[in-house]
Amino acid sequence: MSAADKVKPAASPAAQEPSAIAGNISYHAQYSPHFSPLAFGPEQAFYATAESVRDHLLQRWNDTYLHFHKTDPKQTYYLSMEYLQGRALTNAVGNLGITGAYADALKKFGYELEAIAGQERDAALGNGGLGRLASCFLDSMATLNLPSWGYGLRYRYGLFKQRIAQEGQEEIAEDWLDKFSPWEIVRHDVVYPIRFFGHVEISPDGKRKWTGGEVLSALAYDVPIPGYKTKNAISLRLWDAKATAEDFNLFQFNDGQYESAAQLHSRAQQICAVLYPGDATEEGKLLRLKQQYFLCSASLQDIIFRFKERKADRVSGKWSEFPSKVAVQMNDTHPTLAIPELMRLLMDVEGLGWDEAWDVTNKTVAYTNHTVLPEALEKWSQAVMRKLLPRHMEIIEEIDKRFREMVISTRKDMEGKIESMRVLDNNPEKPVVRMANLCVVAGHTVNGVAELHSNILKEELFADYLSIWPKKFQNKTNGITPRRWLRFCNPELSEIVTKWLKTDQWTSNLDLLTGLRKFADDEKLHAEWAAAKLASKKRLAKHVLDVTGVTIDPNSLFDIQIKRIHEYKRQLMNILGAVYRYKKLKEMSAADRQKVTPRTVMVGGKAFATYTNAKRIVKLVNDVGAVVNNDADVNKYLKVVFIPNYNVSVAEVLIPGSELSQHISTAGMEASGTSNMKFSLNGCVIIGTLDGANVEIREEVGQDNFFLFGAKADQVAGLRKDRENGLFKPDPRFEEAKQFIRSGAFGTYDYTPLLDSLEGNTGFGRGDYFLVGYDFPSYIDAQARVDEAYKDKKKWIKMSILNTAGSGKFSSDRTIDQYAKEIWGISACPVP
Ligand code: Z57
Repeated sequence: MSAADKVKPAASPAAQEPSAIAGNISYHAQYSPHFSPLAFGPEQAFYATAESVRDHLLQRWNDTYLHFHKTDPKQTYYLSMEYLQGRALTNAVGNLGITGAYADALKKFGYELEAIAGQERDAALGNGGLGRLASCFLDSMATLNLPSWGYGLRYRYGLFKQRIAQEGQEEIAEDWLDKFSPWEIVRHDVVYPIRFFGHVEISPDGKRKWTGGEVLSALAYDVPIPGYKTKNAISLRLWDAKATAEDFNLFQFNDGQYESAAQLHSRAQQICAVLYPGDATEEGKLLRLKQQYFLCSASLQDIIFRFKERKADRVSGKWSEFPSKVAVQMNDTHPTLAIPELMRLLMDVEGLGWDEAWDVTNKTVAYTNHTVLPEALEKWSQAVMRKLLPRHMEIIEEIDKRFREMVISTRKDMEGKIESMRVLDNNPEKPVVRMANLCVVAGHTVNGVAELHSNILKEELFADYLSIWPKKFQNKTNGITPRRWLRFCNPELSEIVTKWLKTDQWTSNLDLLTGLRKFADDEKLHAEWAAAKLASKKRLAKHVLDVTGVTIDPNSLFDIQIKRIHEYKRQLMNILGAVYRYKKLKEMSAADRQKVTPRTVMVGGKAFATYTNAKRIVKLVNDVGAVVNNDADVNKYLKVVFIPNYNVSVAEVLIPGSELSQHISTAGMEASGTSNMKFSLNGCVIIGTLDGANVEIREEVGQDNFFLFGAKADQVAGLRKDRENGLFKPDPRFEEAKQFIRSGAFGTYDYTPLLDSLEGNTGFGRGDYFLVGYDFPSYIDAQARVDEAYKDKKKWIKMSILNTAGSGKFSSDRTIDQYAKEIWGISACPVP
């Protein structure tokens, strides 16, 4: 059936009334045709609806751009190699306040909005927490009317799709642009040249210029980001790489040399082909560095263009004004090349001297650190850098030299520390550039992402710099957008919150949630709360059945751990706990079993393709599930499910339906965590260590409403030493759980190497670096306290309510407001 059969097409962009909206959807189905005319199934309906919504977004985008242009405020540019946007339709109509109108319009075609929204593919241009944080930040920037944009890369294939096969995880390319994305707008007039390789030429007057090599083009795609209940819409500008017609060698092509004729075109395609290509090989490393430079160079050229565009007299000179109009935030060290690139553009293109360029750069850029794990602190080979970016390497060497001179001349007492503080590590075996050191030396501010993490930065990782620049270091505890992560993903609970607070203002003023505290014992609220949770649990159970074929009981305790699979996050401890629980259930009498709290343990997450132990953990969860779930003696009391292909839209189903969630990293290793905030906001109780933002969540929700266990961050180093020195005596329960797996209870796969990683480093073990053995007994004890608490329904629901009530601090609106005031120096610029 064609759309026109149902509703007459009408080109009424940004229509507000259901019938006009339906006409506009019908218009897009026919006049922005991407499908053959007679088809109007759910998929076609999604694309036509999205294009209709895009009309609204574009209008706001244009108004906002013009308003910023006229007002000329200081603007922030968030540079990130990752954005985990997920789906956009529900969020867009929700933020614009037109959900009801679009739902009614779609009914005229016989469709439910929710089902149509489910047609959308996730935009997964990120790996995990860091990318999703960037997306939450964009939502808050737009909502707070802040002049700010995001810059990223338009990867052809986003984060891989995970499939679980007999051998464990398989990776499949995720084709998010198949068929196309209705949200991106290509800007054919926003194109910048990006050079790679080549050499530095020195003119007679000593000026340096980078030439030669290969030059590609960066082409802009804008994804409009609407704020909640505001006219402002900001941009996520994604760069794609292109070669031009001039780069196409027609002579070679006519000669039959098809591949070499289009060599530059295929090199351009490689740049944005995939997110985070494996960097184990030299080729892979070079490509990753190319991506980073591509993002930085295109974004800075664009920023400088806009700085000039906004006032005619900036075309030459006025560079001292630049930091009062531009703030650049580097999301981790991945965009560090923004530093030498801004220096290069200012000196070689705009003609500034070193000191002036340095002053501008320093006042413009700031750096967020997201990890203290040494393997994640980027170090680039000086040789690779010199080959790909010869001029930038010169600039980095000069920064390094001047930093050393500064320390020597002003801080005699620090001379012994200089080598480790330097930007360059000139170890003759492998000379590298230390990107984090470059960020600290060049940026005006360095921040961590939770109190504990920021303190570790000051006391350990960056301690030496602290005495030189005591005011450079800050904390900005992460946050999440309450729109996506409560209002839109959990409409049942949202309605209850609105009803009891007598306002829906909490959606943009999350601190209002504390108003729920006074109803924490109210029986009527308890009944409504429990009903909403049950509805979400049923939705979750349906998802699990759909994707795994496993039936789970919505009356059991839903216990969830979803995040990237990593040894420091200790999914292995979770599964050892489940194995221990299973063994005890097997040993019990049938009568005793009936007193046990039934539990469904769910684990989800992707393992990096070459991370062997992470992949073994995925396999183990699946193997344990296969045995437990089919064991008729116990499967009423325990199920273990691996949730495949965890991503943003799966999280939106799992989090509302969760009752207990696990955030159990080795203390000091998880910089913040952000899903912990999402769970708590949705009335889920946390079992966790004193790590990252857990510390602050526990403070806010109250220690009675958080199941705490495990070593503290300041004990970890000593405990590792003890373990090394053979002073650790493992708990028998820990030994029992490992032994049960070693005995082959979960199949024939050889888990020896995985389990050996938990043994002391005497003989075959690898030292249990993540202290699973030390924390296991207190973890099991905490789980026993969970079981007891869950038996008391009233108590549990009260804990749940108090978690939601205590989550106000973790709104990304609060986080972004602090960045705006304390790092960027920008203020709201609402479209009138
Ligand atoms: C990433 O997702 C995070 C840190 C990194 O260094 C990289 Br690379 C990717 C995460 C942290 O592990 C989380 O603890 C944190 O909540 C998140 O970044 C956002 O700050």
